[in-house]
Amino acid sequence: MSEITVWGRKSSVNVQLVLWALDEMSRPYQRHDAGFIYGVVDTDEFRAMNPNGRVPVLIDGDAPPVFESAAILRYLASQYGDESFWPSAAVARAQVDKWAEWAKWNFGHAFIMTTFWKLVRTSADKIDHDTVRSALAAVEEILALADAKLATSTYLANDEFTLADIAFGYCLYRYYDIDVVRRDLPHLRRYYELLCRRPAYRKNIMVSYDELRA
Ligand SMILES: N[C@@H](CCC(=O)N[C@@H](CS)C(=O)NCC(=O)O)C(=O)O
Repeated sequence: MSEITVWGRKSSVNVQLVLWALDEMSRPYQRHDAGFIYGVVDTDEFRAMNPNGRVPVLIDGDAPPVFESAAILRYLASQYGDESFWPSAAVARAQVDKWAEWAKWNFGHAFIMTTFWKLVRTSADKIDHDTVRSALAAVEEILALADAKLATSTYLANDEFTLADIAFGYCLYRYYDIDVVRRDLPHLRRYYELLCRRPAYRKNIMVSYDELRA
């Protein structure tokens, strides 16, 4: 079995996504802290792996480094995922991939940048609560689409746990943990509670983000 190395701090949602995927696939790995308070990302060695100076980076055995968490997730799924998690047929795979792509950007990226950062990574006296409220409302318009989909399937893409659930679920813990008034989205809540029962979700996603607080 090849040795897998992950570079990136455990408080990064994009690193968490990769660690969650590795544990779902029972792939052992070693991890090195990098990014934010841990530094490393500005060194020549790190930039040779990822010229963006961002985490995560994954190295699988002798293969060249992979950066971009969504690319890492698809690599791991292709290499180690089972048929239901990441179907081999292009038509079936696209049904999973469309929700993964949709979720990663429309929910994950948008929520972290417009809501989570403005609330958690901003000092209390500088938080603009009106801006946060309207950003949250926009995020919840997206989440309402997931809620409607989840009324018809157990998981996001279909009735099996797939790559799309990692691309969507990786930011849901923070959405449900922050101190805001949330929209009533019952199917999404049911789905989140299902994810919370997964040991790999609890280990990698349901973790403290205190080191990020302003
Ligand atoms: N699109 C990239 C984004 C990578 C990214 O922005 N990572 C953040 C952490 S979530 C980062 O490296 N921040 C700078 C740092 O931690 O030093 C991906 O999905 O991997």
